[in-house]
Amino acid sequence: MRGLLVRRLQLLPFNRRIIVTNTTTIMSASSGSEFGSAFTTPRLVLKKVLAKSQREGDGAIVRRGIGRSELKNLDPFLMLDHFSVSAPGGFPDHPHRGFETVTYVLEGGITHQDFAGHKGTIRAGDVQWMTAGRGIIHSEMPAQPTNNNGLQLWINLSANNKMIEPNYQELLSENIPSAKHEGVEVRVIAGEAMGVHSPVYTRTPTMFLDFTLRPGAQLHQSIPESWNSFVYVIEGEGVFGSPTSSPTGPYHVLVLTQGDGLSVWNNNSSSKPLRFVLIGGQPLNEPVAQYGPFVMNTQSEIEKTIEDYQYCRNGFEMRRYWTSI
Ligand code: FJE
Ligand code: FE
Repeated sequence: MRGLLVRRLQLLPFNRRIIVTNTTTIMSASSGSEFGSAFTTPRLVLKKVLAKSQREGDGAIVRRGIGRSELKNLDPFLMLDHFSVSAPGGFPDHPHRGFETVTYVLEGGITHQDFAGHKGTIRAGDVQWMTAGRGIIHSEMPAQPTNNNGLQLWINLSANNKMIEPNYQELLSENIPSAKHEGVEVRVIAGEAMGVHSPVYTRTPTMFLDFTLRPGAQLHQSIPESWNSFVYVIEGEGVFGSPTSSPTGPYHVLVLTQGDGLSVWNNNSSSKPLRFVLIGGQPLNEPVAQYGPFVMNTQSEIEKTIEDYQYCRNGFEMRRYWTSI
């Protein structure tokens, strides 16, 4: 009986079924939503930007999506880099203050060490959610000679969190919650999707979802109404927002309009899986003063930060005694 049901489901064309859970919709053909929208106010593509390669750090290559001149303000996000590093390059000793860095490794690894003695290697599928708070100085270097790549997202912290103690949340690949249903697979780095949620605590409320859709699959993911959100395509081609919009390929950032959710289709005509990250966050609505790796609210706080760094004060004390090895 059960086998028969599964067979019948398999005979249905993929594009007639929609996958949804409390936050992710995977609806059946009879749900009636297939010709309309799964959402009251579907999010559409507001802006599409190609993240072109540029050099960064010490001989590293990054495709900067968020943080480039066309995409400066996507509160609370400051930067999204799709990085690629090979030895002897990398990101040698540098500071951070006032925000969080999220490093999600796609291939190879990143070996990090900081001025408080925290060190390790983030490997393919692992995530490091680092709250720099009042100050971190660290190095981020390739773990193997070539092909070390992944995503690094910078999330701003609110004024009351900028000077908190630094903190790390690290999840090994095997401990990242995931779900698979009807040709849609999700890895939940932060937030909740398809009935699973991440243990990561986000001081700035954030969702970070890594989706893979088989050809013919579709997805309807809810996103809190007041949040800003965007997509970054890693591989394959997808149709985002409206079924009639033109497909988007790798290395593009899609900034989404306001609304209660996003629909995505990997057309039957495509032969490849579609992989993308969907990232959303509650805007802080605070002034942003940035000087490289220091992100505060005012210019005078930036000047104070440069002094703290220079004179090893207020969180940068260990700078006096430390260099990476
Ligand atoms: C940084 C220049 C930098 N993108 N992606 C200036 F390169 C960096 C920096 C990174 C970085 C590190 C990794 Cl592991 C991945 C990245 C920029 O470290 F922080 C400043 N200020
Ligand atoms: Fe860093």
